[in-house]
Order: sequence, then C-alpha cells, then structure tokens
Amino acid sequence: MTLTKLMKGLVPVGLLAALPSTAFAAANLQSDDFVGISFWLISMALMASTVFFLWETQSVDGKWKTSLVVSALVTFIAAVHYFYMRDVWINTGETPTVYRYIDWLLTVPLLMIEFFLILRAIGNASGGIFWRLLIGTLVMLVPGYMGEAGYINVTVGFVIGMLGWFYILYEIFAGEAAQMAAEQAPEAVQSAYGTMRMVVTIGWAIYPLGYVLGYFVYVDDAGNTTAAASAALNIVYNLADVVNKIAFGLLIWYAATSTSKASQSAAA
Ligand SMILES: *C/C=C(C)/C=C/C=C(C)/C=C/C1=C(C)CCCC1(C)C
Repeated sequence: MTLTKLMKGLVPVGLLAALPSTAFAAANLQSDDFVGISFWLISMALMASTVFFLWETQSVDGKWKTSLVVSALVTFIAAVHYFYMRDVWINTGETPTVYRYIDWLLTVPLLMIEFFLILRAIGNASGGIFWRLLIGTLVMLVPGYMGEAGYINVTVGFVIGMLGWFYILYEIFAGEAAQMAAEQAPEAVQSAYGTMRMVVTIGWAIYPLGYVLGYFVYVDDAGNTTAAASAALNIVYNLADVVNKIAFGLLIWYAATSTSKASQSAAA
C-alpha cells in the first residue's frame, strides 16, 4: 500500500526528468559555471523534496496532509521549471525570465493557499483574506515581469511590485488575518503563523534584492545589463527559492510532525 503510493509519486518525477533534454541541442555544464551548477543542484533538491513531502503525508494527522501535498506541488512545479531554466542558462548564458515568472505565477498562489490553510486551522478564515492575498501577489509579480522583460520601465515595475508585497505584509501583520491569529489560535498554529510571517518578510525580501542587483547595481555606465548582473540576479533568485520552497516546506513538515506526534501520544 505505502509502496504503491510512493511509486505513484515517483512516476511523474521520473518522467519529467527525461523531458527537457529535448528542448535544446545541449551544451554541457562547465566546471566554472557556478550559476549553472546552482540551477543543477536546486533542480535535484526540488525533485527530492517533492518525493519526501509526498511520502511524509502518511505519517502526519489528517489536517496537515493537505499542507504537505501543497508543499510538494510547489517543489514539483518548480523542479520542472528549473530543468528548463537550467537549459536556457547553460545554452545561452541568458536569464530565463519567462520560465521564472511562470513558475512564480503558479507557486506563489500555492504558497498563499498554504497560508490560508494555516489560517483555516485557526478558525473561520474568510475567503476574502485569500482573495486579497492573491491580488497582492499579482500586483507584486505582474509589474515585476513587465519590468524585467522590458515591457515597462524597470524602475516602475520594481516600485509597483514592492507596493504589492507591502500590501501582503500589511494583510498578515495588521489585517484581518493578523487579528484572527492573535485572538484565537492554539499554540502550534500560532507558531506556524509566525513562521509564515517570517518567511514572507525575510525570505521573500531576497527576491527584490536580486532584482536590485540585476538591474540597478551590476549595470554598466549606460545602464545596460552585464554578465555580472545576470549571474547575480540568477544566483540570488535561486537561493531565494531554496529558502522559500524547500526550507519553508521543511518548516511546515516540522510543525506537522511535531503536533501529530503530540496528539498521537496524547491519544495512546
Ligand atoms: C517560489 C517563489 C516565490 C516565493 C517567489 C516570490 C517572489 C517575490 C517575493 C518577488 C518579489 C518582487 C518584488 C517585491 C518587487 C518587484 C520584483 C519582484 C517581482 C522580484
């Protein structure tokens, strides 16, 4: 039974590993291409995390299972995008902006669902909270993409994106969500909510830092992008994904296993 479950989880992961090699006439990863190496390492770590989170759904209480599945979906979707981003980088040395943002457009709303699941564990979270967080996400990501891809001025895209992020921070520190958490949460859920806040504040701050390095710091005198700029941007975004997708998933897993163990021993 458990083996069947694992096999089911592994099949799509195995299939997608074979996919992207057909996308390009492949260049090989060079030993001094550290950005390429980071793409490679993280794509593997994302696959392994996916298998781990799915496997671990078996040993946590029912209410945590969905959270772990959502974590696995985040790492799974990101793994597929990392295969493609890795190929773009290794073959062209260019920033894979469009794959990056398609990944974020799918995984950030999934993380919002993750937050909403935590809030639901606290009490009667209104659907309005979820929609407001989702709107904040779009205001953060869409102008960010337009700025990076050159549809709008790169500074304008950055400023509007920052406002979207600040709105999300307002919602979780001072809005309806924050009040719910303060008023009625049991301890384990309080701490999950605290973790979530910390991730959205500190973990997410790494992304605008990458944008600043890539478009404002490592540019030449004429303001044009440089090889150092693309390297800095991609390495910082990659690091941010390790924190916000893998490490965040592990924090959820930790909260889930510790509260599940506590309730199992209380029942025994
Ligand atoms: C798994 C991917 C995640 C959690 C991606 C998060 C992305 C951000 C928090 C992006 C933030 C940005 C701003 C706050 C300003 C504009 C530029 C962005 C889009 C990089």
